[in-house]
Amino acid sequence: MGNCIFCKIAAKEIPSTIVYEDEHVVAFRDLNPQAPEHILIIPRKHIARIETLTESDTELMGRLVFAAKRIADDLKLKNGYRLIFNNGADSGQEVEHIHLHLMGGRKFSWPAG
Ligand code: DGP
Repeated sequence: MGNCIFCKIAAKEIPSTIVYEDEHVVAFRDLNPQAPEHILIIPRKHIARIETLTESDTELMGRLVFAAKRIADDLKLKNGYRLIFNNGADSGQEVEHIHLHLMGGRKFSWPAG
């Protein structure tokens, strides 16, 4: 999508530290990390948020989770990690392109803030 920062990162028009990519998915380090390891995993396809998903996106969404598994393995996050979709204003979603946060390397509290 024209002005989407994550589409531009996926297209390598904006630099980022990419840790994984394939035909469907790109994963890169968060600019403002909230944990020692903080990766954003996005579909190459522009999807603004969960409400705009269609049933045809179900496999793609599974690919985000499977990419998280691969990256967590690569980063040796053996003690666990947190996966988060912020979705909509109340969640604090800032970028309107679906992204899965993978955070690890420290302990997290629950309930999330
Ligand atoms: P969210 O609040 O869930 O929409 O998280 C958006 C995240 O995106 C936030 O943690 C900071 C990150 N971010 C925003 N702009 C950029 C950017 O240009 N590059 C990278 N690597 N991360 C970005």
